[in-house]
Amino acid sequence: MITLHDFDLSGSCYKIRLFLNILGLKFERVPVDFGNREHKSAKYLALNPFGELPVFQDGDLVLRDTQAILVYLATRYDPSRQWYPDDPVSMGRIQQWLSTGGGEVMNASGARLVKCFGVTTLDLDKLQAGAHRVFRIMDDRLAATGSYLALEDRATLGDIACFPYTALAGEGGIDLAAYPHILAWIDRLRRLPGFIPMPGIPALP
Ligand SMILES: N[C@@H](CCC(=O)N[C@@H](CS)C(=O)NCC(=O)O)C(=O)O
Repeated sequence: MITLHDFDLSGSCYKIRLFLNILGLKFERVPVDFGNREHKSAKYLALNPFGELPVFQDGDLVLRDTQAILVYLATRYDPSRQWYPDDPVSMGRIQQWLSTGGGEVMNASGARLVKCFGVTTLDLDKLQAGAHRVFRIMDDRLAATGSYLALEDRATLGDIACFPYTALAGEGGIDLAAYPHILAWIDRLRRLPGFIPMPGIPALP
């Protein structure tokens, strides 16, 4: 049985919900009361001492870190290895974007925490500038591939990892208008079989 400790408005949790849906896997959702800081409770910290969402369970296995969970799901449940091909060059290319999704793109997540969740301890200007730096690089990369971030011929885990907080950037006061290749990529991902929406990332009409 797969269980996801989940929060509807979390882009990180959405990466996992989206990929589970793409793979057609059933799972049980355990809602976490993020507003009341349930992710800092002793019970939650026993699952993830970092006190972050999401936490993923598959039988006795407990995993934290969204990108690690994506890699586990792709290697365990996608025998075609479409999303994380089993060759060193592809894996290296995809890993670059997995790291970017859990790293620089999270500037946009921080900006959204300030603008939408009332967090006052973060530096909004710095986060927005960091997001613009990575979006410039992503836009140039997508201009070159004309398709996806890591591999030219298909969407991979690298795209899933970078997608939600890029698509939600507007909620952090970050305008994507200067990044036409990112905007086209967002719509490309919204057309993937198995796509599901989340608040702020609607399905295409
Ligand atoms: N490295 C973690 C970061 C995930 C993350 O930032 N989660 C947010 C919710 S989207 C969180 O739990 N923040 C609470 C906190 O950092 O205290 C991952 O990629 O899974």
